[in-house]
Amino acid sequence: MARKPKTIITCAVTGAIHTPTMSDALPYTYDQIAEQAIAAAEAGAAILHLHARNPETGMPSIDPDDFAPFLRRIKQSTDAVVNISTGGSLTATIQQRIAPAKTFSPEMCSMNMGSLNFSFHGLAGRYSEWKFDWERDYVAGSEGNIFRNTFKDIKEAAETLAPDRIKFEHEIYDVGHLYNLRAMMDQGHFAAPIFLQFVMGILGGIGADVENLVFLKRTADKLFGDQYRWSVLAAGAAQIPLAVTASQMGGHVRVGLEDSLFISRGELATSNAQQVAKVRRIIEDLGNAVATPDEARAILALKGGDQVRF
Ligand code: KMH
Ligand code: ZN
Repeated sequence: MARKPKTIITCAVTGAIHTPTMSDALPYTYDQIAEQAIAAAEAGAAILHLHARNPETGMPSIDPDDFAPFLRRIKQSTDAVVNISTGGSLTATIQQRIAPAKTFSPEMCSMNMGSLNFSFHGLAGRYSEWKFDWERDYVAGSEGNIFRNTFKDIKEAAETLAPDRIKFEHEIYDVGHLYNLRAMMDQGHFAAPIFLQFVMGILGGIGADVENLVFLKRTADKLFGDQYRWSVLAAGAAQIPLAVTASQMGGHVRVGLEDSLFISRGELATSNAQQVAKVRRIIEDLGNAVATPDEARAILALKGGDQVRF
């Protein structure tokens, strides 16, 4: 019988959805982001998906200067694949959003495959006091945001980043985004094997349930044949259950405080590494092995950790 393929765990360490009030574990200083990323890699994450924050206020930042300090430390301390977000702001232009990836030329970066009403305004009602002034308006204001990723934006990002040979984590928030990706591949953008991240349970995108996952996977099979690898991230309480389901279906998984602050229903996680360790334990208990960074590099055909600019 053929050996089961290994499961790649990505850890998304801080993101741009949650705010410091929501969890003391959410890292936002350079040291906190570096330390949690390194601990997540030690716990079994082969890929680290990274956003930056203003180290004084915890506000999401897309300034390359807020990435540099933790990228250096992470590179010195782990062999994990670094994946830089290009979706760290719902209001910035595409050129501003891709500036950190263009500056540091990581092995991977995100590529959001369509526009949507990306919203987390529902979280605003859960807190009456906030640690920082900006938080409430930032969270509540997402009700009016369109996360803009037009075909022109995606093309501009793909063309600007093409010389850097970065592998994209294609963020697929709904089934139509798979068709967007197919159309762009037909126009010569994005080389196989492509890496799909099925993003489930974000308000504005597809819901997080198994039927929807099967539908996404079936559609990807139809559109991309054997030219793709895939992973699931589910927001909030669905994070670990759907990750485990994905691993049983032959997919890869993403966990991390970016998408869920919880370790189990109603219980806040104490760190990113705690989520990585939990999903790893379940995946291994069920008979799959998790991929090392070098195995992830081979599975995704990455350019190599010595080809980055940080
Ligand atoms: N937090 C995810 C739902 C990106 O960084 O480009 C979306 C995300 C997008 O990870
Ligand atoms: Zn992200």
